[in-house]
Amino acid sequence: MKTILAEAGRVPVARQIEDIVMSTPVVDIHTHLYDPAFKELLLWGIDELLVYHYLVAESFRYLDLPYERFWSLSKTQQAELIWDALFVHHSPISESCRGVLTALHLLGLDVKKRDLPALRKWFASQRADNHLTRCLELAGAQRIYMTNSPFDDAERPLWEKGFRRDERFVAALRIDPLLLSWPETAPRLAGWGYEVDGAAPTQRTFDEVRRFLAEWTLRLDAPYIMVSLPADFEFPAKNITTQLIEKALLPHCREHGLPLALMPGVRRAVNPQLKLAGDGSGLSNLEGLQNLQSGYPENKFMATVLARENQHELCVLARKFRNLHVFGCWWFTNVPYLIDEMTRLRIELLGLSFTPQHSDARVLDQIVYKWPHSRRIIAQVLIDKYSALAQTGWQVKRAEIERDVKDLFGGAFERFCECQG
Ligand code: RAT
Ligand code: ZN
Repeated sequence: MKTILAEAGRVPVARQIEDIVMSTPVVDIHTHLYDPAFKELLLWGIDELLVYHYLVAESFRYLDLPYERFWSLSKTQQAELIWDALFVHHSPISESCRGVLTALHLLGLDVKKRDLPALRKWFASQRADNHLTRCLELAGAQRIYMTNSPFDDAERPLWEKGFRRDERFVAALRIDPLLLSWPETAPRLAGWGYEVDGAAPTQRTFDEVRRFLAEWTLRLDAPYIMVSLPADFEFPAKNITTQLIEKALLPHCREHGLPLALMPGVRRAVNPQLKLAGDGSGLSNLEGLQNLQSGYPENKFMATVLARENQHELCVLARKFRNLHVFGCWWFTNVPYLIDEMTRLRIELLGLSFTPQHSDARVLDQIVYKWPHSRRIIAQVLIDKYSALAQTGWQVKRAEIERDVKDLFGGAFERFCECQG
């Protein structure tokens, strides 16, 4: 096998690493995209890109109209306001704005014309199924994990009815309302035929929650269960969330061999007037996570944390507990500066046993920018790391680099999901 790192720092070597990172297919392990069977729930196109909640938040840095006025406008009008504020009256240099331009550029559109009507016309002429295939190809994404909530009235009916699955899409079971809004959720479960007592839950209630989880795990064929958690999440605590986790969720995950994906650090509705764009971030006490990993060694956990200040602690935790898989640069950390920092930190502490990125895309076209942006940064980190190895005399073969990158882009994660815990 050819040794490609005989000499550290040589440009052709760096280029080879970059080529591998840019071309290895990724498994996108957390998105908010939908199987095309969900029709209009799979968002795509220029207006959807512009009204992405990351851009809504940024546009209000410049807009001075009242929030209610903005929300009363049609999607087309909101998109126009955002386009003017973020692309016309200021240079679009934030990560979310640059992302829109990268996506358009890679789709073959001329961004320098600043011609929103022409962009709209182009998207209107695309066929949804072709566009999906094209976006997946441009992103180099072989599988897209969705976020699927039985509590979401928009998607539940189709799951109940059944449909022919697109094999490129995997369904992850999302259960925030179950753990975090029990008083509102219990009556809904009761309404769906589960014998739960919201006010005074007994073992019967927890068994029924398990039945609910089992039915939805089966219906979705879900490889993991996910929940986002407030920054002040504690475990164990004297509350219903702890009881649900201990008596229903963890036993269910053990029985089905499923990882529980935890995403601590969100502060929901910091500014409710911004709606979906109004959530914030907070520092988490990761002791709750540690108690889960140490108290339940037969359960598997995945975690990504929102606060920059928690990233190092999370890596240390993963060094202690092999039942924890660290993944992604989530939401406010999905910016080049922090992707670079977090990827270096994770590689230096965890080697290749983590998943550096997921897209969190809500609009299909976003995978066309989110992946190339992240791939470039990951490539540069790997160039530095393999070069440092070469300085010791260690020679890395091309096939070894390919293996390592495959692991980072979903291989390690899918093995973790399959292992028995
Ligand atoms: O990144 C996002 O789009 C956030 O709004 C959240 O959806 C977050 O990713 C989550 O899954 O809770
Ligand atoms: Zn998400």
